[in-house]
Amino acid sequence: MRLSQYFLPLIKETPSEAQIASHRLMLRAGMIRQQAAGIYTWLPLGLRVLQKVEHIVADELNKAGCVRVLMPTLQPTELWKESGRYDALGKEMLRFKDRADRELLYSPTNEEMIVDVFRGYVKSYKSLPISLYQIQWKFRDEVRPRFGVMRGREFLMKDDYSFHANVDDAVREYWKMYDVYHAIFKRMGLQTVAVRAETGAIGGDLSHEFHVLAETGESAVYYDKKFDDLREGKITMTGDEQRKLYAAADEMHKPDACPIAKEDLREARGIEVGQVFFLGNKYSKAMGVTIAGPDGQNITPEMGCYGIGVSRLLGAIIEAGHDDNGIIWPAAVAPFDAGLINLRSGDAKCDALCDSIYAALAQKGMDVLYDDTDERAGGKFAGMDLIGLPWQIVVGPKGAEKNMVELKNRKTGEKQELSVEAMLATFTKA
Ligand code: 5CA
Repeated sequence: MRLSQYFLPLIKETPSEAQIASHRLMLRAGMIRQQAAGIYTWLPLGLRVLQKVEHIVADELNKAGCVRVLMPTLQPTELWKESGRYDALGKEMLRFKDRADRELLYSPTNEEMIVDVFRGYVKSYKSLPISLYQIQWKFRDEVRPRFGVMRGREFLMKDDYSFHANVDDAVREYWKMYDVYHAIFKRMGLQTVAVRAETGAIGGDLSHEFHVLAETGESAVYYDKKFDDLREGKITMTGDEQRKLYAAADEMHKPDACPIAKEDLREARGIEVGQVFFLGNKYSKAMGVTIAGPDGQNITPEMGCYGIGVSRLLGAIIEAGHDDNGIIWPAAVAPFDAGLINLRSGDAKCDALCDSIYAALAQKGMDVLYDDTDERAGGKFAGMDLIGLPWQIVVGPKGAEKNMVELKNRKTGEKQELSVEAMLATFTKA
C-alpha cells in the first residue's frame, strides 16, 4: 500500500480524552474514531488489525472443530421472555420498536438465539456434540464506557455455544476450550492468566476469565505466584497441573478462605479478554429443548458458552506492547509486515529503488506500507514508530547510490546497514 493513496489520519497531539496508553495510541495512530460514547468507526489501519485478530480466533476455533455461523445483531424480545432473561440485563440491553410496533433488541449476547437455531433442527443426541460460533457486533449500554475499545458500548465479540448429550461431555469441552483459549491468545503474542470467575448474568456452574496482566486493567486478579514463574520460563508445568493452581477473579477471591499462603499469592490488575462458561441446561431447559437420548428417553442438552472480546483485544495487545514512541505490534497481528520509508520521494534513484524493493517484498508475500509522501524525514520516522510495524526499511539518497538500505527492528530499535539483497534475504515469509 502506498501511503500517498492510503487513509492514515495520524494525530500528533495527545488526545485529552484518553486516559490509558492503548486508547491514546489507537486515536493517534488513526485506528479508530469515536462517534458517540463507546461507539467507534474503525479506520483502515485499525480495521486491518481487527481482521487479523478475528482471523486468528476463527482459525484456532475451526481447528478445534467449532463451526462458524452469523446471527443477526437484532433479535425479537420474545426469545428473552422465554429464557426468563428479559429483565435480567436491565438498561444494559438496548430495546426499540419496529414500524409494526414489535419490540426488538440489539444483541448483548446470543444464548437465546442459538438455542432457537438448535431446536429448529437438532432432534437426536446422534447429532451431538455441536459447537457453533460467530464473530459479531454486540451492544451493551454500559454505564461507564471508557478506555476506548476496552469498554465500548458497541464491540466485536466472538461467541461460541456448544451442545452436548451429557454433563461429562460438556465439561470435557469446557476444558478443551480453556486450552484453545490459551493457544489463541499466545498466537497474538499475549500471555494470559485464567482465573475462576462468577457466572453473572450469563449463568451456569463453572466459569473462568482470561486476563492479560496490565497495570491499566479494570479487574483485580489473585493467583499463585507459580504463574509468574511459568510466564518467566523459570518452571514448566503440564496443563493439568496449571489448572489446579489457585487463580481467582476479584469477586471469587475470599482472603479469609484463600487456600494458599500469603507469600505465595500475587495480586495484579488484568484486562479480561475472554470468558468461558459451563452453562448446564439453564437455557435448553428454560426454552424447552428436548432431543432423543441414547436409551430412547428424551434428554435436555447440556451447554457451554465461550466469549472473546475481539475488539477489546486490540487495546490489550497495545497495553502489552508499546513504548514512548508508539505501538509495537506482534508480527502476527501487525497491520502491515513492514514499512518502507523513502527519504527523498521524487528523487529518481530513491524512487526506483523503493519501487523495486516494494515489488520484491510483495513477491515474498509481504504486506508493505510504502511511505512515498514528501513529508520531512523526522515526520516519517515518527509516524512509522507510532503505527508500530515490526520492520522499517529506510531508503535515502546516499544509500541508494550504493544499493544500501537501513533495516530497523521496531521492537529492539536495532538498526542495520544492509545491501538490498541482504535486507531482502532476511525476510523468508512465503
Ligand atoms: N455469551 C458469553 C460468551 S459466549 C458472554 O457474553 N460472555 S461475556 O459477557 O464474558 O463477554 C465476552 C467477552 O466480551 C468478555 O470476556 C470481554 O472480553 C468482552 N466484552 C464484554 N463487554 C465488553 C465491552 N463493553 N467492551 C468490549 N469488550 C467487552
